[in-house]
Amino acid sequence: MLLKSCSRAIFIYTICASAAVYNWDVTWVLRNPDGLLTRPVIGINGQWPPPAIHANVGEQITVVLTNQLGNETTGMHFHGFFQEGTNSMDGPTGITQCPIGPGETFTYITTVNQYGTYWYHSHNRGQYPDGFRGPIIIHDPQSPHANQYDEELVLTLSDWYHQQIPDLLGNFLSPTLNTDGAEPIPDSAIINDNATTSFSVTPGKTYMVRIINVSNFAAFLVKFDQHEMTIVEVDGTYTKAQPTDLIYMSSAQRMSVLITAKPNANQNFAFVGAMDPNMFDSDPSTLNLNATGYLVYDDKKPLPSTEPTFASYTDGFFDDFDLVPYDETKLFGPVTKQITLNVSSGTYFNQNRFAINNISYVEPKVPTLYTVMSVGEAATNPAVYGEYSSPQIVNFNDVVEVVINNSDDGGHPVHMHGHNFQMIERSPTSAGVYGGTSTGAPATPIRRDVIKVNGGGYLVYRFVADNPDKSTLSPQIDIN
Ligand SMILES: [Cu+2]
Repeated sequence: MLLKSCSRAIFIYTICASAAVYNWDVTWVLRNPDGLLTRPVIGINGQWPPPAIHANVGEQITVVLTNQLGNETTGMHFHGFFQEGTNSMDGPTGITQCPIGPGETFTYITTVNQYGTYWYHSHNRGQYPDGFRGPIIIHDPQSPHANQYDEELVLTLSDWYHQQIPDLLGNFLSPTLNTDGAEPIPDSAIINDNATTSFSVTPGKTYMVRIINVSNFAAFLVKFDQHEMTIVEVDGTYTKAQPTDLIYMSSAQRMSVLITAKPNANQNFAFVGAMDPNMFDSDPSTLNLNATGYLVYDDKKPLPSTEPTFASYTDGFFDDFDLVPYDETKLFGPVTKQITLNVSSGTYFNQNRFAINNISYVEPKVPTLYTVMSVGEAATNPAVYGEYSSPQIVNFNDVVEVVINNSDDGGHPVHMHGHNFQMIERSPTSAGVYGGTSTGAPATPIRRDVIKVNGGGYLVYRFVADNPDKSTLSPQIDIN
């Protein structure tokens, strides 16, 4: 049967008795996270910031999600989960499911055989910057870094908007109001969903700080005053310990860093999360790009009045390309399938929009996965997925090399569902298109699920198409 629209699809799932079950009502609440404006935000069971999900490697997670918003549809994505065998639980509207209507419930059941730092978010109509996003922490008793720290902390960074997404999206996609297709610029930066945050620390202890950029759009630089960071995990991949003073995190990226507290409690220290203004089309001169937090050794002593500074938004931070995976997984190869994706902007639907291989995306009426599952042999014919997507067909166990040529001036994070990928090559800004042959692939490339392509440059990455669910024949690629 070929599904004609979302209203025709009915799926029934059974719940395993041993599951960790979260019963979540998605609701509106009023909050003022940046201290500038009280506005409706999307909470969970009346709670915001939304709760973190904690689980152990191998555990089943069940989220019974009921949409109590009343005026909007919703959905939930588990960012970074491979969803092996459970692709229908991935969450993106129009790709693996229909939107969850007001009053409706969708039950997500997934077993996570991964470790590290992830996050969940609405993947429906650009909704998550209204508040529906939070950390997922997958604990691993076998972690090679487990003996290197005393306590864990979670630090989220986000851009924040005073307008709600339906308004922002309406303007953004309007040919008359936004001919240039300029992305909305946030009103502020927030840290742990607040204007500021403090971590109480004990002299001599080492902390693993799980940093998650849950932004809609902004990349953040992060620096702690007089405390070195040691990177030990990126996007669910353990790394060889890598010390640095300054890191750069695109939207949706995660980094776990070890920080050792000073031996005494003589003073408190500031840290900063600073949005990269190079992403913004116009200069938001009234915007404070920074969110400042504190390491508090002694709450009777004053907080620092200044925050740590850095010289440049484009230089001086640790290049994640140079990270080495702890497991030293070798370069995937030989390549059996190469895919080139040319990202450009042009006139589509009477306004300036982004496109991949000259196709500007429109959400399918029938979710891609439902098409895969309902068209039989035709699933490997790209034409069945409609004219407004860029389907790429790969064979099971293909070693896929993806080339992203970014003709836009701005850098952009690239994210893929169902897999993570090895970083093979990343050009500097304005380097033009990829020449066709990689010269500098590392012997043991770092694996991430979000990597940044520089403005006017290119990116090459590889993955093995080994996700066992047949429905991942066409992995989804987001360009944010
Ligand atoms: Cu994702």
